[in-house]
Amino acid sequence: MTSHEELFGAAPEGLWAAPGRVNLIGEHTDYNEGFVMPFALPHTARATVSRRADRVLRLYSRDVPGDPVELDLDGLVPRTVQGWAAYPAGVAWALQEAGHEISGADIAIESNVPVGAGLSSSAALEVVTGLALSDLNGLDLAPDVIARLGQRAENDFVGMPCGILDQMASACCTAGHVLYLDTRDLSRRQVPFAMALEGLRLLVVDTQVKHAHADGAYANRRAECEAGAAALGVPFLRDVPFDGLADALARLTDDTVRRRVKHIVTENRRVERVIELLDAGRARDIGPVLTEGHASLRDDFEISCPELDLVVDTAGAAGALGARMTGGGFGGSAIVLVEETAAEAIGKAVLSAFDAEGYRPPRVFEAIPSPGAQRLPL
Ligand code: GAF
Repeated sequence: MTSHEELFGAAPEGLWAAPGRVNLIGEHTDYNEGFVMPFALPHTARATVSRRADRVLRLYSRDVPGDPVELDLDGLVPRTVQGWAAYPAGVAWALQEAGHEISGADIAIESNVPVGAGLSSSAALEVVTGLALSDLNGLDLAPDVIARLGQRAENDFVGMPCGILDQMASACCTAGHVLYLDTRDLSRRQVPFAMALEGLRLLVVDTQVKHAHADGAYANRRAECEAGAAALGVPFLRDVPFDGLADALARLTDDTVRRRVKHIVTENRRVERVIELLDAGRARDIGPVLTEGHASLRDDFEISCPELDLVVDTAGAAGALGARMTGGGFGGSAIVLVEETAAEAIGKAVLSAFDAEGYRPPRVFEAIPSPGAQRLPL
């Protein structure tokens, strides 16, 4: 592997890592100022960085063949950088837009967060860049500030209207915990989630499909939620209480908007139910809530796909405690909560079902709640 010094002619000043995530529950609630519950995966984006005396930003990916991308820090223009480099470049842009002075830098990134799998490979790139540039420029930014800068980069520089879930997960999660996050004010609590101690496993099934219309459909869902909030006269769907749902639904005339509202309001309630169960030491009992969440995403929010439904249905029939798609939808990954003793059989059942349907084999791995972004020894 070509070293940082061979690539850039200067030794790296540090090494930083930021993880991908799964979201246990709370899907598409973030841009509605609701609740989410992600945890970090052991998979990370890692960056070696050295500062430069000039105003050049050089970005190199160890995963994507090609020469370093070279940019002028003073000439970064939203939506002009293509591909993976848009994420780190967008963070440099967002830092400066926020009034921070940063020096030129050489950045080499590698990542083992699966791309296009709904596991936040983009947020990992953003957060690792934000943390490294914060440290090297003496900015000392808090993790939630770095997360917001990552979101700004993605919204305004890349052009994807995501919420704050993925960046907060990558920046703020801790090992052995799920992050219970209120996306309205970013208040949060680390909730112990030591599945192995309770004889449980959480499997990730990466279907390895990403349906082509995913990004446009995400923006549509966001617009439909905003239309629902406007029709109900509230700032965000977070402001529709669960016990006022029937009344709210009766006031909506558009059937599509009505179903989107139903998903968001019930999903916020599901996050509360999961947190109540985890707080009561009843991790096993969250299974049915996860499966109910999947049905809501499939039927009311309409962002599942045949491959994700097959994972959930097959795992359920094979004895899983619960299963749901995770992330933005239209492909990507599902999570499956299983008894440790049944994990292997359920994984095999899913693989066989994909084979029987003629689908490409999914990647199945265990999700272990892992640390958030951090500086590592070189
Ligand atoms: C994607 C987005 F980036 C997040 O902000 C969130 O909306 C998620 O989809 C769905 O919960 O990962």
